[in-house]
Amino acid sequence: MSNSIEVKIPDIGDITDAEIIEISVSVGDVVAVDDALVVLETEKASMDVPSPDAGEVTSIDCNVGDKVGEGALILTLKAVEEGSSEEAPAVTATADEAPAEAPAEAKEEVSSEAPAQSSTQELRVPDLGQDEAVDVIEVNIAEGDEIAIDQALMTLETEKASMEVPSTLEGKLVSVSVKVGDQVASGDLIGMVEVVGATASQAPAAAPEQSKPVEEVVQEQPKAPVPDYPAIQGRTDTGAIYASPAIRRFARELGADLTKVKGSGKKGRILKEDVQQYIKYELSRPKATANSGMGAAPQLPEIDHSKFGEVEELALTRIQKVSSVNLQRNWQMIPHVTQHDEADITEMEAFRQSMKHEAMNEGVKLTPLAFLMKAAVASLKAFPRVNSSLANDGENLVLKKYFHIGVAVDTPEGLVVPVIRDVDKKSIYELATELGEVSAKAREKKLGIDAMQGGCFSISSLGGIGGTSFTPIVNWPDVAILGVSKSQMKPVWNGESFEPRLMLPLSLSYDHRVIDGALAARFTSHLAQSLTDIRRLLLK
Ligand code: CAO
Repeated sequence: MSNSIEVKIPDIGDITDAEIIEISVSVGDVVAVDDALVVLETEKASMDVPSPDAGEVTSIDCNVGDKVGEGALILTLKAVEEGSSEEAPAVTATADEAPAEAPAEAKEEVSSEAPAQSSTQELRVPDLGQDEAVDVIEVNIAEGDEIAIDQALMTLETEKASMEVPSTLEGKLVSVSVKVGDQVASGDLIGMVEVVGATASQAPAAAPEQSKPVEEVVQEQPKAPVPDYPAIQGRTDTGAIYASPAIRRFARELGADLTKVKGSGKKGRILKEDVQQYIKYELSRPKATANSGMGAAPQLPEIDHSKFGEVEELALTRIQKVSSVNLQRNWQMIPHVTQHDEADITEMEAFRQSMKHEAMNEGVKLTPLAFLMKAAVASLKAFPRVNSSLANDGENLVLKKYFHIGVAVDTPEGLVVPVIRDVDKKSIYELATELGEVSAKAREKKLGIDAMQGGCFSISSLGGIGGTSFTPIVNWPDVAILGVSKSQMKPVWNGESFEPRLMLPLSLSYDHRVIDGALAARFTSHLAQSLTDIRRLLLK
């Protein structure tokens, strides 16, 4: 049966004035064991207070800004399951206790071995207040760096807290033993420091008192702030990010980049509402951009289609949802123009047909696409601007010296664009084989994210299906995409008579900021020429 549970601040050491900086739940919320209820902040750390029980929140008995210690009532739960524990869990990030409990072996080892003058000393992880190893999510130091006492060395993250590890030594790092992705525990070696001066040997032992071993995370200033996001102006003075573990998790779940979120809390702390506001802004960004000029895109009205007849709702797949966001972004952000052309592939197709069976005997399905990829590389080499990306600052083009081509593959789950790497270095047989493998993998949902990154140019072939032309959407960060439709026999005037020729429709959509019409027309003609006489592909 349901019963009421008073949730109190668990043992947080000697601290009696931890500030409640965030209440993560509301009355009526149903929480699970270990869900964050409130976030406390002391001079040294921020920490989640996890729920000791599963239940429904029936009252909130504290306020943001309250100063609390062990035993203070924070809220009341109505237990919904039997077997709930009355014991308050220990707060995981007992950061403030770390200095007092810094690993004895580490301290002794250092102080007993360190000579009075300059020496190489071990820099170790302070007491984390827990036995389990935690993730290293950021490393701010490198071999050769000069470091100072209290300087942030790295950031650790547990389920409940993010914390920064400050240096307890001053000197030059002669080695660094940690990297992002490692797991470390109290007392683990961070690196070796060449400490200069007589005070050096005292530093490790004294450090716990002097420094803040575990602090809330401070991260780098964003590289490229989001333009127009109103709140981004006036970031914290230091460019730092202050956010509780719960907010960091919340942001991660929503895919929000905290470096772009402006905190409206005390000292620029990022609150849940800030993340929500940022997400809202991001979702409405294309609209906002359009609205800022003439011919603003009107908001699409909600329509109840069932008023007009029977309907059925079909959930979009994950791939469809991701591509819909990308396609809309690319369509709205990139000024598209499509250049249409036709390639006479009579000879190429005759050759392909003559080789098809021989290829099949070697297990290769020889379709026109492999030839198209080869021809595309020749044209990209001839017109390097098409093999580029526009840098975000709008000031530079990044010209690529490699030739990785994305190929649109239609799968039951939606459209994916795996990338075939180093097309210039592969034979047509190799490309045809890889195309077969990659499209099979795509259809079996076995492609990793890596397989879809790093492309320079894309090809979307609907030739096996039909159509005479279409306008593909540029697959950003590429600046052009080639659409291929179904080849058809057409009467072509040869100067004296009409001749039946197999014509392949090509539709090159391009980013008009990077490629002008003349370049697009030259590129497409070059491509058509290579396909008309594929011997050209051997020349360069
Ligand atoms: N004209 C005429 N016939 C063509 C052709 C063209 N342009 N391109 C391919 N064909 C033929 C092939 O030769 C093959 O016939 P044969 O077996 O007789 O040789 C047949 O059509 C089927 O080809 P395919 O589709 O199996 O192979 P492919 O290499 O041409 O394409 C792939 C592979 C993965 C690109 C394709 O299967 C696919 O998924 N296409 C859809 C891509 C897409 O949806 N793009 C739209 C993006 S925008 O929404």
